[in-house]
Amino acid sequence: MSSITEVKVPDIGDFKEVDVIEILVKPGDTVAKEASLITVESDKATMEIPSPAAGVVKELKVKLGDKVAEGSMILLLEASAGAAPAQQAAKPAEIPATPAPAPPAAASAPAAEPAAVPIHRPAPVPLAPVAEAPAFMPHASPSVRKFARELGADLAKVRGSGSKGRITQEDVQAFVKRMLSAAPATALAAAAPAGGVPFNLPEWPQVDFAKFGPVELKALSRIKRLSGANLHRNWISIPHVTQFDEADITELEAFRKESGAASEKQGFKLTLLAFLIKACVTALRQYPEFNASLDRGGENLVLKKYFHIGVAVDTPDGLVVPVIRDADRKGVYDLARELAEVSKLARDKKLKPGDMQGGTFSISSLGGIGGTAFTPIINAPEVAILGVSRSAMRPVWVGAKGEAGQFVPRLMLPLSLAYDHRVIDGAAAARFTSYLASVLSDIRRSLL
Ligand code: CAO
Repeated sequence: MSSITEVKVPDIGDFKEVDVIEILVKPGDTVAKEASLITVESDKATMEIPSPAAGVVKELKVKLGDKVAEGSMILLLEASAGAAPAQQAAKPAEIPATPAPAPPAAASAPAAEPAAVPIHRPAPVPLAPVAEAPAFMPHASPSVRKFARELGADLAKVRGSGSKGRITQEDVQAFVKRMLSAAPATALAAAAPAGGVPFNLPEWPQVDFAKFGPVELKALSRIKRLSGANLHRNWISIPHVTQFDEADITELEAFRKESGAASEKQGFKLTLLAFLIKACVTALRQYPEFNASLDRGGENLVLKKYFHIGVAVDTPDGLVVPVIRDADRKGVYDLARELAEVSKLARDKKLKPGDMQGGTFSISSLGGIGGTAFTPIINAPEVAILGVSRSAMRPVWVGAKGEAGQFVPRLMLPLSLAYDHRVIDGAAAARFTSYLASVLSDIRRSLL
């Protein structure tokens, strides 16, 4: 059975009205779900509005030059048999006027609503593209689409250099050239089927577990499914190395406890994590290549002059990484308050996609739980992440060289810095963690 549905303009973010600049279908066309129907343009971006279902276009309700807003009717669609009824178009996907500097393969932990990218937000670069749908619908003329199809180029991965992000034939050519000359790991990672077996490995073992004992099936949460794919990609495409170190935080911990009363009166804890963020910013200033990303071609380093620190937060549904913006301009009380707020938002599932974007460096602290060291996975396109484990009192040998010394009990904090070896050398990583440890052992250094 087929049914006619009205396809309308979905939520287009902050924009009240946008112009219809392209109509990509005509009556009688058969369209697949997610196929682009029309292109609209605001003063900031162009976006294509995808079809919410598969079907046949019965009648167009817009023409070139029309102004449309949320709820405006686009067309009548006769849904294919078996297709879910379409009330309105799927959320539009933005093509930013100013392309984001980061590569499209940039993600680690999931955004709350990765499929719905409102027009006013930048493309979801650092966090969570959707596994089954592209992060944005490419905007390109039919001839460029045909050209890309012939070369097997995925337009969703091509950044348009034309007006308002439009993809040109030259963009497709440059993309294909880059893919061909990409480092083997990147090319192989890109070639690997989503969730499939990368490289030439034997197939994943298919085992009927129930044959061996009782089992229960539990679906992975949406966050886990999204972050899993991104973690997998980051793990196989970034050459990770982990540098381990320890910081003497005896004095810092005493200072934190002394200073904690003021924050408790205001209803939040002055946590070690706030000091860690502060100390990391100091170290990032000293070693700017840790606060950077590789550019799309992998030939330049984009050094960022801002310090947005991602913090891994464990929630019942999985790991999310909200970003504390401009951490260099905030004091430890402000950082501690903000950490308490974002952790609560994360656990209440109230983080917005934008809250998890734009990070320049991440911290993953398991110190409240336990452990002595671990290897965190880099949150691409960042180039390093600091893992923090549980501090413990340890005997530390204190004594100048050549003089008699003694073991002294000190509170030692284990640090595990995972870094992208394409960008950072082992010596630089060792310098970074040594410097970070020195800042933590005397936090006054963060004032210098
Ligand atoms: N060493 C010893 N104790 C520590 C510590 C450390 N490194 N870090 C925190 N603690 C203590 C705190 O002082 C606190 O003790 P009190 O309750 O006695 O004050 C307790 O552990 C709990 O701390 P917390 O977890 O509430 O606060 P936090 O600032 O340390 O961490 C957050 C906040 C959001 C990072 C944390 O709740 C969290 O989600 N951690 C998990 C992150 C994660 O899963 N990472 C793994 C990613 S890799 O897959």
